[in-house]
Amino acid sequence: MEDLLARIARCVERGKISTLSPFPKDMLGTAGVTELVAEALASSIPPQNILRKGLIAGMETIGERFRLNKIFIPEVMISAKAMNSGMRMLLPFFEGNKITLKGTVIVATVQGDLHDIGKNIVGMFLKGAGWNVVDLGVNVAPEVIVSNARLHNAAAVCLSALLTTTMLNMEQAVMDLHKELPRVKVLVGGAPLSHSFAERIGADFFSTSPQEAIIYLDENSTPETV
Ligand code: B12
Repeated sequence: MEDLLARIARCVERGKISTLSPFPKDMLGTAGVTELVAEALASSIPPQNILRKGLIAGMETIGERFRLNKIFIPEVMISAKAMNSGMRMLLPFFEGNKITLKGTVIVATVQGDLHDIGKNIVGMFLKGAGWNVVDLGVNVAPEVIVSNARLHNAAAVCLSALLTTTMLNMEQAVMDLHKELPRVKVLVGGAPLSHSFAERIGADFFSTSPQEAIIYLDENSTPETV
């Protein structure tokens, strides 16, 4: 069983979706995530284990390599695609509380800002780490962020800003979240931000690394069933 899960993790790392995938070349014709997840389910391996010891384990390795600048965004995207192919197969088991995820995290790019690449990467890593992610998209007003955090009983909100002008809108969202939902952790990121800015606007956490955000959330939020 361990071997099968390790193979799933390896396929996520390499971005190998199925037998038919043309990439990576050295794995041509071998089983990919979809076949191996199907085999694991047919062998009665609990979906929880397939998720955590297979898909998430693979994505964690990728996240660590990305954090250390050993790989770059294209490789992360490829792995995320492979992971999502397996996640889709496990989704029926998440529904109806059959699987416990770590909790819900809202992700959004703040009002006035249309950049979404960084926000999508953060969301992808969070999913890979076992969080239920509600992605509100781009150009999201503070009141929409607050109402969704409340609606989804979120453990945390991750906000992204790429423009110096929209960094200011981020401040409003952080203030409103802390006022309305004080137990919700607010994480901020995006190229123009700094530790001193994040501290000044009262965010709980700032990093340029999605992986560090995951470590922070794992250490600072309470697990729940979704
Ligand atoms: C791609 C891009 C675009 C694309 C966006 C496509 C898309 N779907 O996102 C398009 C072409 C649409 C675009 C538009 C504009 N852009 Co633009 N864009 C960029 C560019 C080249 C790359 C940004 C990017 O995606 N980087 C890659 C991602 C992965 O990095 P990231 O977002 O920082 O995310 C990483 C971390 O910061 C972190 N992170 C991000 N969010 C979060 C959140 C949390 C919680 C955590 C923990 C971590 C985290 O994780 C990510 C992975 O490491 C930058 C230049 C640059 N070098 O940054 C300019 C740039 C951001 N854009 C700029 C500008 C000015 C604009 C426009 C205003 C241009 C115009 N005149 O219309 C418009 C803005 C429209 C709007 N209202 O938003 C300026 C901003 C200048 C400033 N000081 O404000 C930049 C810096 C270019 C420049 N040098 O002038 N842009």
